[in-house]
Amino acid sequence: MKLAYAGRASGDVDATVTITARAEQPLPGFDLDFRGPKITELSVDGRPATFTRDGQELVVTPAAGIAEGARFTTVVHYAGRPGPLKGDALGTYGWIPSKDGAVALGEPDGTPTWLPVNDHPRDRATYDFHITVPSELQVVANGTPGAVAKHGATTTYDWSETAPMATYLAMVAIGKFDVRRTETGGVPVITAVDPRYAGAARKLERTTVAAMRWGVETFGPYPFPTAGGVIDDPPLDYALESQERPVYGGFSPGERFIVHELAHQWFGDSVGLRDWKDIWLNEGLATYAEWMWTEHKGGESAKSVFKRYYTQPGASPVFAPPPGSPARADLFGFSVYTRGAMCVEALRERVGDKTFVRVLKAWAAQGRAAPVTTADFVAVAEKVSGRRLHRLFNAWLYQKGKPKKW
Ligand code: LEU
Repeated sequence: MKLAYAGRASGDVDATVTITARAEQPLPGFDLDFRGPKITELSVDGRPATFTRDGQELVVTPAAGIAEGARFTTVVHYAGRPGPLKGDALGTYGWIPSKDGAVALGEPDGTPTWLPVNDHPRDRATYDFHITVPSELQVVANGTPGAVAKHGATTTYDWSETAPMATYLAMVAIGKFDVRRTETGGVPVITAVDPRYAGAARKLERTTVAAMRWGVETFGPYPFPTAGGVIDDPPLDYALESQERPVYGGFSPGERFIVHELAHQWFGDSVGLRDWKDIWLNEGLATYAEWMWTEHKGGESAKSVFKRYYTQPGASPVFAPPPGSPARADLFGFSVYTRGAMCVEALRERVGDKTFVRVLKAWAAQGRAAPVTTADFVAVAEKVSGRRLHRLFNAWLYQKGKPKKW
């Protein structure tokens, strides 16, 4: 994608997005998801295509039908000012203006605010970013940095995400940053921090490196070509595990936050969901990684954290709703994270520490092979441990109230 950002005053962008896809069936037309500004041109395989927009649906009818198995290229040119999504239970996300630029954070369905995509966690693609900004600004995106070309008043930054990535993990941050580079175990670690959080830059870099070393020991090889993180200024008070480059929105992250987003690189970004309803696989495991980190550092054990939560009443937000299949508004609710992590602790206590670590490694080792479901996790845990675990997972993921027996 090529995107030119005019600056904070207008917030305008002018973008040309080129999508290469393969038709799995004969296609008279197809739909993309896009909520962005006005589309000025749309072509398929070099010929203008007709299109209609209805809410988020962008319905494209190419001049000629596309044959089964054919590779085809769609080019969408749009111009205007993208904006965030806000107001529903999920807060502010999508293309978000910052003090000096913008930051794009997609989870769960915000990427169509600036990119036409097939917005589904299981539809992964590689990405090339060519982003032009006023020369006083910088650009950070997913993956590996490429050329930086200055043409007087504007500068173009190239970034490429070479590992197939779910749409919700695409990120770009435009603004002024303290950019640092280091490496660990041969993996480049690139961090970028808004000047407002200048004091946090060293800590972000050092903790990311320390957590990566621990993550590699605990979960297995780091799954991507690069790592890092971005602290930007919009006051979002959340972080997102955007692939290779998590973003912390409007705060200086503590160690556990950094560990959480890094753990998602294995659990969520590499081993990715087939459906949003299994979001506990991302959030329960990343939260459990925080508990393991604290235990590893000599702090409270995961078992003790579990016990503390377990004393809460059954109606408390720790337990309700059950984390196994949350409604949209509860996707990032407390129980998905906490009861999800308690499910992982229950598994650890059942199978024992050694087997538990083998389960985590086996789960991470699947990598990007295929999108996963809860049933896949149960199958891996049962296979590695040689035990029947259905009852445990049913109790922790799906039963109402506080699980009593599992
Ligand atoms: N997945 C994010 C996290 O690390 C949260 C989301 C609401 C952006 O918890």
